[in-house]
This record gives sequence, C-alpha cells and structure tokens, in this order.
Amino acid sequence: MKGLVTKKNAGQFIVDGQSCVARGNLKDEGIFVGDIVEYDKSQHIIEKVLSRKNLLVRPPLANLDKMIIVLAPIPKPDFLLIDKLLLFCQKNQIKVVICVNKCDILNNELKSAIESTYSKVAKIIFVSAQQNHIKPLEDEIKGVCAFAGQSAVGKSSLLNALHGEQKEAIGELAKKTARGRQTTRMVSLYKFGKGYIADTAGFSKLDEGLLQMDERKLALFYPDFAPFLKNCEYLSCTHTNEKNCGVKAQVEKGNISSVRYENYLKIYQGIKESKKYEKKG
Ligand SMILES: Nc1nc2c(ncn2[C@@H]2O[C@H](COP(=O)(O)OP(=O)(O)O)[C@@H](O)[C@H]2O)c(=O)[nH]1
Ligand SMILES: [Mg+2]
Ligand SMILES: [Zn+2]
Repeated sequence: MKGLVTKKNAGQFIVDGQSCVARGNLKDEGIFVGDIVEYDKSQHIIEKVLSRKNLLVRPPLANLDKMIIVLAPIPKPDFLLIDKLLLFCQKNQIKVVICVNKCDILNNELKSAIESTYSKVAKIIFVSAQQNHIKPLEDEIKGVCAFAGQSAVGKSSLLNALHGEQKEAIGELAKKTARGRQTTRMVSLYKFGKGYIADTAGFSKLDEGLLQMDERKLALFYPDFAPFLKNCEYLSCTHTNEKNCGVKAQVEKGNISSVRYENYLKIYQGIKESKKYEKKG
C-alpha cells in the first residue's frame, strides 16, 4: 500500500489515518511529514519511502506542492522576502500563489503596486481572514500546501479561518523533549478539500545561503526577465554592470518592475557573500 505521512511524533507516524512505525532498517529521522511511503496495512509498518520532489528543512516537510505566500497592508510588505520565497519555489518545483490578506484595509495604491510587481510572476488572490472572505484561498488548496510570509500578516488567522469549527491547537505544537530541550517544531498535514495544508506558519525568513544557487544563473528563475534575456549582448550577462543588457533596458522602459530588479541585485550580491562565508568556514 502507498500512503501519505500526515503526522510524525516520537517514532510514530500517521499514514492515511493509521498509526504506523518504521521497519527496523529505516531510520525514523529519514521519514518526514509529506512523504509518500509504502506500508504494510495489516502490520502497521512503513517499509519504504518513495523518492521526493523536494524536502524543506525548517519546518521539516517533504513534497510541498504549493506555497501560499501571504502579505498584507500591515505589516508593510517585504518585497525582498517575497522575491526570495518565489526563487526558492521556482528552484524546488513548488507552485506559488500570492495571497494578499487583510483586503478589508487594503488601499488601491498598494493593490496596484502589488499587481504591477507580481502579476507576470504569480497568481495573486485577495482575501480577508477577519471578514471570513477566504473562498479564493480555499479554491487554491490542491496537493500539499503550506503558508509562508512575514510575521503578523495573518497566516495563523487564515489557517484558523480554513479550519473553521474544527480548530486545532495551531501554533501550540512546540514540544519539549524529556531533557527539556526545544525540538524542531512538528508539522502536521490536515486534509482540506482536494488537498492538504500544513499547520505551519514557518518560512518567514530565507537566507541567500538556503537558495543554494549560482548567482550567475539567478536570472533564469525570473519568469518576468525571461523574454528579454536574449537581448543581452553577452551570453554570460549577469544583468548587473554590463552594457547593452536586455534586462536593464526593460527596467528603464518599465516593462520589468524596478522593485523586482533592485531586489534581484540584492539577492545576487547576497548569494555571492554567502559563498564567501562558506569558503571561510
Ligand atoms: N484587518 C485585518 N486584520 C487581520 C486579518 N487577518 C489577521 N489580522 C490580524 O493580524 C494580526 C496577525 O495575525 P496572525 O494570524 O497572528 O499573523 P501570523 O503571524 O502571520 O500568523 C492579528 O492581530 C490578526 O487579528 C484581516 O483579514 N484583516
Ligand atoms: Mg502565526
Ligand atoms: Zn543582461
């Protein structure tokens, strides 16, 4: 039988609603929530973990299909963080939707700023957890989904709104070990409509080191730069200081968002610097 791991706790796994343990030759640490496993239904034993399309470390979650990047008018949107999250998803075959929460207090100026920055990059939806206007979000839950975004944008509120009455102890899952040490926060998956949603409000930070990419390849992960890369004079153009750069030309014309481009330069520099640290050890 194949099944999905939806919960993990102290050597116990929930696979398709059944409590299972891992066969002796499998390490518990090698099985994650989100894993598809082969298991013996009658003996409640996990036999094998199938290959994953991605694995996130913090919070620990395998096979993420879609990241819901939440932003809001308050706190002021951190477009650099959003761009890093978008890159991370592009690189790890994770679909994204940009979910603008608190649309009850959203003004037109910010709405158009968000749209002009991201409409060529991702689908944008507008919701309000407070007013229970969450239908556009419900429609996006397919496969394994998880929230990301700055603190206080309303990730927990949206999760609660989705859960409705069947509210779980969201946010209270941090557990102490017997030794009193704080363990990594456990993630669980909850069935929701056609998919699952992770009860995590993680992914609020992302260091360039985590992106683990070659800064010279960075632009290849920008769908909004893609149509113009062929206009660069040099094949090896990094779109930073070169003359006759197709990307820079379109930033000047307003066809590429200058916010996206400025952040591109920061991330480019950030990746270079994170590599210097790695070399120094
Ligand atoms: N006006 C408004 N406030 C909201 C909305 N959703 C959440 N909030 C408020 O935003 C604050 C942060 O919400 P929370 O869910 O804890 O954010 P998280 O840190 O991303 O999990 C709380 O005070 C919520 O009441 C909304 O749709 N509209
Ligand atoms: Mg929260
Ligand atoms: Zn260029």
